Amino acid sequence: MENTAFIALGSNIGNRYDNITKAIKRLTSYSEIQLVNYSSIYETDPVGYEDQDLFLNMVIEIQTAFNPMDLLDLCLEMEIELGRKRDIKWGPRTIDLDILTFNQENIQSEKLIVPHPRMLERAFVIIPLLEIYQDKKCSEINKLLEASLEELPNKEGVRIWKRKNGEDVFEPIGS
Ligand code: PH2
Ligand code: MG
Ligand code: MG
Repeated sequence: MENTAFIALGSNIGNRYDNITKAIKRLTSYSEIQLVNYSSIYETDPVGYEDQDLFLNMVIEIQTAFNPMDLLDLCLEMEIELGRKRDIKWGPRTIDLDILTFNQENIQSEKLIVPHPRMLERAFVIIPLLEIYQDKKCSEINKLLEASLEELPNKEGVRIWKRKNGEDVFEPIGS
């Protein structure tokens, strides 16, 4: 498992918690993918296209033997399996799986751009990602994420919904 990837998950249709946890379980059911860490779950105001329901968002860190394109194909396949239909750009979705980073690689292909081009503009990505990076004590990336977050308006649009640690613990790979 030589590769480290961070994946952002989002859902705002149906049972959002179920959609997110199912996606994590399915991804990590592959022997080529191992869950390393995960953030709390946040409830977030929709960004971009605002006339839609609140999202649940979180970020996971995985180790994987897949290459970026295979990981992308698998993510797209999972989205379809979990009932995703693509109509409105930035519109409602049962599940969205976005590869944020893949090792330190810069990928600019038609199908995949990594690091995710809008990740530093979105508090619903930075806040959960920062949570994981704080665990890693990786100060340079922490600083970049914190500085980017500082620039953003509407941070109050991202509210903790289920804490990773504390009384209301959740277990994304448990039964
Ligand atoms: N995803 C989008 C567009 N807008 N807003 C929130 N709060 N959360 C998302 O995951 C999200 C969004 C496109 O992928
Ligand atoms: Mg997205
Ligand atoms: Mg997407």
